[in-house]
Amino acid sequence: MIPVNQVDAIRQEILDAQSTITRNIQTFKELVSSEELNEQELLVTNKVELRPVRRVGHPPKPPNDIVWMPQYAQHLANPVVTAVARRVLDDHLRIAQLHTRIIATSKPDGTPGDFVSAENRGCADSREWHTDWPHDLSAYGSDNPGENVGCIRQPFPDVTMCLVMIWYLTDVDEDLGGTWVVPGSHKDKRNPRGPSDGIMVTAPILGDMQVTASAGSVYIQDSRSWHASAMHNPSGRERVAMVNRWCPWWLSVDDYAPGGIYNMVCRPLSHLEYLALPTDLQPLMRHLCPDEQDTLQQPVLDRAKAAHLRTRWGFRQLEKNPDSLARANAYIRVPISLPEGWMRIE
Ligand SMILES: O=C(O)CCC(=O)C(=O)O
Ligand SMILES: [Fe+2]
Repeated sequence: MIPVNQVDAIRQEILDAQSTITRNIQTFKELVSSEELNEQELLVTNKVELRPVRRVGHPPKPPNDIVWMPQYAQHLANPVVTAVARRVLDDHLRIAQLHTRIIATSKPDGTPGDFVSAENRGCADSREWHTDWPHDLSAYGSDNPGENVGCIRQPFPDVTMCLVMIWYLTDVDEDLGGTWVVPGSHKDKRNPRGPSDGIMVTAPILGDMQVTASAGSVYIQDSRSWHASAMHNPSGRERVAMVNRWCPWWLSVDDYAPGGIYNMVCRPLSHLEYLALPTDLQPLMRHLCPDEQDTLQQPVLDRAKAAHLRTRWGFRQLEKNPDSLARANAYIRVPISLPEGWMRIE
C-alpha cells in the first residue's frame, strides 16, 4: 500500500514522531503529577502539546499521532484500504485510534527488546494474546470507571465492529516481529482473556501463525481475532508499524473514559491540523476535531433518502389505489429460525 521508494522516509518519519510523542507524554505526566498547572493553563503552556476533545466537560488530550506524520497521512486513506473497510463496516467510517508500535530487537545477550517486561524475559515461546477494542475484555481501565473505555459483552455478537489495520514499515516474518494470529478465531465464542474460557493468555495456541509481509503492506483483521505482538525479535533490526482501528459511524468511540488522558482513544486534532490533512483523509478523522460539525456522510444520507421515497410511494398507493394493497405482499415469506436446541411444535 505504500510504494517501496517511500517506505524508508516514512519509517524514519514514524521513528522521529515516536520520540516527539514519548517526550510529550512524559512531560504531560510530570505536569499532571506536579499539579503545577490547571486544565486551562495546560492547554496554553508551551511545555506540552494538548488539544481540546469533542466531548464537553472531558479534559484535553495529546494530539493525534498523525499530526507528526504528514507523509504517512498521504497513504492512510488508501482507496483499496478504504474500499475494504467500507464494504465490511459501513460507508461512513471513523478512525477511532491510531498509534505507533515499534518492537526493538533483542539485545546481544539474548534478552528481548524493550517491548517485553522484565518478568517475561527468557520464555522463548511466549505470547500476549488479546482481542482489540471494542472487544478488548480488560477495556484499558479494568474496573476503574475513569479509564474503562468499554468492551462488548461475551459472547460477542457475530458482527464486525472494528477493523484493525497494521501498517508495516519494515519487512516482517517469524524472525522480525510478524504479528501473531490464530486464523478463524474471530468466530470463536471464547476469548484469551475470558475469565471462564480456560485459555492461557501467554502460551502458544495450536494453529497460530505469524504474519509475513514486505514493508509497505497492511494487515487487516477483525478486532475479534485473537492476536499478539511478537514478544521476541531476534532479527537485529527493530520492527516499525502503525496500528489503526477503524469503525462504522454507529459505534460509540470515546464517551466513557474521562480519566483516560494518556490512552490512544480518539486523540484530538486542532482545526488547523484537521484542515491540513489530505482531503481524502478528512472524512475519516472529522470526529476528532471539535471545531467541525460531524454530520452523517453522503452515502448514509442517500440510503435514508431512498428509504424515505419508498415509504412515501407506499402511502401514495394507499391514497390512490387502496384495493390493490390487500395482496401486495402476498409473496413475502418471513422464515423463523429457532435458537439451537429448540423445536417447533405444530
Ligand atoms: O505489534 C503488533 O504486531 C500487534 C499490535 C497490537 O496487537 C495492538 O496494537 O493492539
Ligand atoms: Fe492488538
